[in-house]
Amino acid sequence: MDDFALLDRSAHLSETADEVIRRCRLLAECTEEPGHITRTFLSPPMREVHRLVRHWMEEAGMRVSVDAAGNIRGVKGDGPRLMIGSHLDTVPHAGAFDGILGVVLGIALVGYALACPPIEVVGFSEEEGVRFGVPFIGSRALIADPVMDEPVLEAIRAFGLDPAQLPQAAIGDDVKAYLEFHIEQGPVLEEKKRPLGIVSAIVGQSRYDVTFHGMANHAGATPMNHRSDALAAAAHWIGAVEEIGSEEPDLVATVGRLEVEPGATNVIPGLVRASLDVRSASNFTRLEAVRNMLSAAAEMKNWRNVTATWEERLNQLAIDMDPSMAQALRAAAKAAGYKSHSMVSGAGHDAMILATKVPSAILFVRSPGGISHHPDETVLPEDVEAALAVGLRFLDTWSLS
Ligand code: HGY
Ligand code: MN
Ligand code: MN
Repeated sequence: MDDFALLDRSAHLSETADEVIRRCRLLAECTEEPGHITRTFLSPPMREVHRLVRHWMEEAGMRVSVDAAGNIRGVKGDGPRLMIGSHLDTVPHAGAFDGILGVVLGIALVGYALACPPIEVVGFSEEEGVRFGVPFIGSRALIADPVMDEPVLEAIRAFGLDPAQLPQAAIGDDVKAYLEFHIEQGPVLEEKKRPLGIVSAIVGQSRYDVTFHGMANHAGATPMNHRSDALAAAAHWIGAVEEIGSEEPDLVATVGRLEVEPGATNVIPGLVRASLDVRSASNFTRLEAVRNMLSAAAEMKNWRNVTATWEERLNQLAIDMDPSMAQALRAAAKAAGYKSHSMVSGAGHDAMILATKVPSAILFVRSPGGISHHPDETVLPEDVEAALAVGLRFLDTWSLS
């Protein structure tokens, strides 16, 4: 991996924006799957990511450390500070900017700003929840709510870190606020022809593992009315999930993962494990929909005698971003000559975890084509430049009061 020349402070913002994009694409080469961008919690490619991010943080004048949850953290200045961050892990077959843009752009801001308030930039080790099914492992450690599942602790040890140090990862009261730059991951800013979005709130999120227990049997010799087909039942249920998820305008529901056992062409599926992801800005709407979807799963008992069981993996409340920080971002965008759009985030972000402890805000960068969690995810250089310009003005005007 070739390193980069110092971020030249005198460079115009457009060159810095190009550098930010180049660095995101360089980190995208750190993958578990050649030909794809896949980087899960503390997987081997995360070491190279840490090497590069450490180098960029140090050249921006930061003191760098890695905490027990695997978050890489750079601090510039002393005393009460603003935290800027996002996540460095990805979904399978991801794009190059989800999470990563926020870390690289935060470092670029510190390196570019001739004078800025004390800042800590954090690259969270895990936000997506891909490796162990539980999201926000990185940011939860910062709010003193670390994930303590044994497989997670084992992965921390395997990476050469010590779970006993997890309490030290928590932020103190010297972290006064949290700011996250993130791609929008949806079509709204493109439709509104706006480069930037200011997030007013993040939707609440429920995640479940749902299992359908049928009976494996011979695909040729078993008549249709003698079957307990777990996959047929799951398919029936997925249709119900989509129907319920479509009943409310601000509700979304997704079955993103399906595992079928034993998975042979000539065997009736005996067991199916499915994921369920339900989100809404209204906690009531979300929890009501989850209740209906789970009772639809229980209904499968009467349909081909397939029993459903489930385990809740996440119940994250919808949360507002800090209005005064959002206002400061809006003013900074205006002063920098950019139109912004105030909006709710349908995607979850580390800011929803930090917001339970400190005032938090998110500045969205337009997603061309509204595409994310896909290799075609990208950003426009001029929009990254806009985010840098607004970030610099925000740092100029925002006080640690
Ligand atoms: O799932 C999400 O909303 C985020 O990409 N982790
Ligand atoms: Mn994501
Ligand atoms: Mn993300």
